Amino acid sequence: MGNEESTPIDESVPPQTLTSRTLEGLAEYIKSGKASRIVVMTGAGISTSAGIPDFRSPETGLYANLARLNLPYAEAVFDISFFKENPEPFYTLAHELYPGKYRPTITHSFIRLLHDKGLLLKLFTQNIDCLEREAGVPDDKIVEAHGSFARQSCIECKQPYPEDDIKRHIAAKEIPRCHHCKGLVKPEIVFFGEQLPQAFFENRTLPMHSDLCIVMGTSLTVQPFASLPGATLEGTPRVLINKERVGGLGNSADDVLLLGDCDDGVKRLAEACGWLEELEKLWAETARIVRDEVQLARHETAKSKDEALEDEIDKLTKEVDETLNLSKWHKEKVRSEIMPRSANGAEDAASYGLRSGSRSHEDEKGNLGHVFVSEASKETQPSSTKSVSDRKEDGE
Ligand code: CNA
Repeated sequence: MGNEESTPIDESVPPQTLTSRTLEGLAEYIKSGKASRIVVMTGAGISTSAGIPDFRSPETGLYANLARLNLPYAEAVFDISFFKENPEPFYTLAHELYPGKYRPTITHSFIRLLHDKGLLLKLFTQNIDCLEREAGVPDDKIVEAHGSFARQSCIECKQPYPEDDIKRHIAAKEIPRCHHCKGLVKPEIVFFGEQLPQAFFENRTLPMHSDLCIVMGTSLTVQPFASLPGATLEGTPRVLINKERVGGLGNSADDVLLLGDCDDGVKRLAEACGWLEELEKLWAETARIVRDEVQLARHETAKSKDEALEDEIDKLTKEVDETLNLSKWHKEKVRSEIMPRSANGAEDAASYGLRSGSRSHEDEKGNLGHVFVSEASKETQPSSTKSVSDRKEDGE
């Protein structure tokens, strides 16, 4: 990658399709209507300005989170065998990355704009963050080559798992289990040791039918994704919008390099095409996504807390009921076996050390008020009915 950057582009080779290998030449090509089947190929670099951390960087909070979970090695978090043994690190990561916490970048909105204009043939992304979807690119236009959080299923019986349920579990930092077989549920992100999605293989030759290829925010180091730009036909213009030169782009006659930040790059391209205002308007709409999702997540978390509280209350109520039933059963037993021997219940109560009022109090209200005697009634307790300990405290 570093070497590539220093490799000069052979300017002597004239472009076949573009008028010039510049931003202006590219914009002219697009505006002329010659680019109507555009393929876009993206990677982690288009989401960094959204704040999505790099998985491997030791400086990010995410890595620190994973380190805290004592992973044997960083990639173990995406290792299917490791996941089966210990799904917790992955779900910690999922809690950080789950769609809704991050706003799409203006680069994601640029892809949406291409779609709105009817120019997008297909988006191939390596990202799992679903920000393209959140920006409004429809499902049938996206090939998530490494999977994503968009769908989830049981790793055992393969049954799909409901989205609302996984959202609630992830918000509550719980590990979801299949409703059918209790197997582990996993978002359909491609783990080490798993096949790429069928959609990737079905569409991998599509770049051949494109009339423009835009590559953004990827180092093009992961195969087979990295081979996609090479699947375009000779003479099809390709543009690289990236911080560094990668994947041999720049070597073909109709390659254009826009090196630098991709948000800046798409803004420059949109401006050159006369679309900047539209792009900024589209991007402004995405601000509400995070707001809505954060509110929803709060609601879900609150809901799960409420549910936990309700469970706790149910449990306690059950215990109190059982205690009451037991105490009632015990009283009935005492009454039936001992009390009937006397005709005068009050007298018998006194002889068993009970204040006559206490029994009737419990009988009247059916609760445990007689056990938790209020401070006020303690104060007015006549000395003759004070307990032994009360008397000791009073020095009697
Ligand atoms: P990568 O290998 O980390 O390369 C990223 C590329 O983007 C590099 O060439 C950077 O120089 C460049 N870059 C970074 N920030 C910017 C920016 N603001 N503007 C322009 N260029 C920038 O990432 P790849 O996607 O190529 O690697 C493939 C892996 C990383 C895939 O398996 C992904 O699933 C995985 N990944 C995905 C995410 C995500 O979903 N957002 C995040 C981190 C890693």
